Amino acid sequence: MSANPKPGDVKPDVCVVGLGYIGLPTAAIIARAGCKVLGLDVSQNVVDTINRGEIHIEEADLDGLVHAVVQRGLLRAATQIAPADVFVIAVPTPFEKDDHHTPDVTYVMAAATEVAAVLKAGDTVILESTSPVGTTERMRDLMAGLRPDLKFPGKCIGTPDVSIAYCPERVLPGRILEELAGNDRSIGGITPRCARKALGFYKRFVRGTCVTTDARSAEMTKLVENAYRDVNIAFANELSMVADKMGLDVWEVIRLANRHPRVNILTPGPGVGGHCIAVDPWFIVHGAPDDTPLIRTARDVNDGKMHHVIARATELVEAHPHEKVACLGLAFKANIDDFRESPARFVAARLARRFGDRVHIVEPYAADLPIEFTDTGASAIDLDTALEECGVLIVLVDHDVFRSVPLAERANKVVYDTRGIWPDQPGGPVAAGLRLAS
Ligand code: SAJ
Repeated sequence: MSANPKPGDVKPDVCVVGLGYIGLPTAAIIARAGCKVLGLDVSQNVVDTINRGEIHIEEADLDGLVHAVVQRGLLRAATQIAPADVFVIAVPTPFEKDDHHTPDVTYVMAAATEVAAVLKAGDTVILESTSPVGTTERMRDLMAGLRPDLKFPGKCIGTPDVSIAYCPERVLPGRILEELAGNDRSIGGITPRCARKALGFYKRFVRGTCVTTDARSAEMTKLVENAYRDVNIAFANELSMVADKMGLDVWEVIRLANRHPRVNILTPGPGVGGHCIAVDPWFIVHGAPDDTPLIRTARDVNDGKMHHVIARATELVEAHPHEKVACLGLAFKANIDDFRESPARFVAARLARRFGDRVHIVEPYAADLPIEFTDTGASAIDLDTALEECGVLIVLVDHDVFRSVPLAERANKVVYDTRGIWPDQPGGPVAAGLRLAS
């Protein structure tokens, strides 16, 4: 591994393409390290917000950091690209709309096209977006086609003019700033020289260990990390459905099993949400459809858990026809305001469509209910009102504010705790994850 940047090194000008959940914190952290950063986004609204020193997303401590680096003149946002020394691409990679979970790298290629227009000898281009294996090489090929005046790595004789690498982010929403600087990084170069160049850049702001590899291995590493977690959550979710059938308390079983020194079962929930773990495993399946039965099945199990929860919640609501129902949480996980691909949101919306104005939604992180609740009759209420007025509580997200509700305020409620946040709920486990008050 190369040494840290030396005192007196010229700090590169950096352009970060995409100012979303990853791009904006990344741009801010690079700026904090003293580099001049231009952040690029297609939304004028996002650009204006950042240039005022404000932010358009919720993330711990990000507002203060962005405000500080904008004030110091180190971070500026724009819709138009400009020349820089290092380009970091952090744009979304969704699925195509074909229903086959085909990765859509259109945004990556659009970003690479923009970068190619201002690329010069000596520049480094780094892709951070989660991408199918081979995307960095495709990006290189695209830029090489657009800039025949430059020599590209792996496509020329002699020393290339530019360096191209893949370096996935692996930060956890809610802890992004801490993890961006503290986590280890895998840096995959199109060639070893490209990896070393990118390494020198990351060393400026990453405290964790930076390990170099090739671009394809780094791309696969990112997918594997999230598929690993998905498979492990699927195991927990499958157990919860088995335990439900057998009348066992899955939380108790997992607690006991995890006392074994080599067992560490994850936590069941209403399904797996977010834009990473529920998405990335499909990128592996798409690349090797005949060789990925486990990864595919894990996806199916986790999606199936969502339907299991809908069925159990429906039974419970039907069994208590005179009670108001509170769904606790819409976010895809605890303590964040991110509702993308959220199983909680999906379950609550299905209940709202079926039971209309009996259903009340408690989500302290949402200003309004999402669009799919319109015309269902369901309404948003605060936690205090839900605890006073609703006889049935369906816990869908383990926000701290829900977890800390004392037993006295819920002891006589009918509770379906899909997250296992209230182990002391009376009534005992009628079925796994389904705790009924007596
Ligand atoms: N979940 C469970 N049970 C668990 C753990 C999670 O049901 O035991 C659910 C959560 O409630 C949520 C979903 O899984 O719905 C995903 O949550 P998460 O906290 O596991 O992960 P993300 O999507 O917030 O972030 C993941 C992280 N990847 C890994 O931990 C391997 C993060 O490090 C990545 O940077 C991020 O994906 C990403 O951007 O790819």
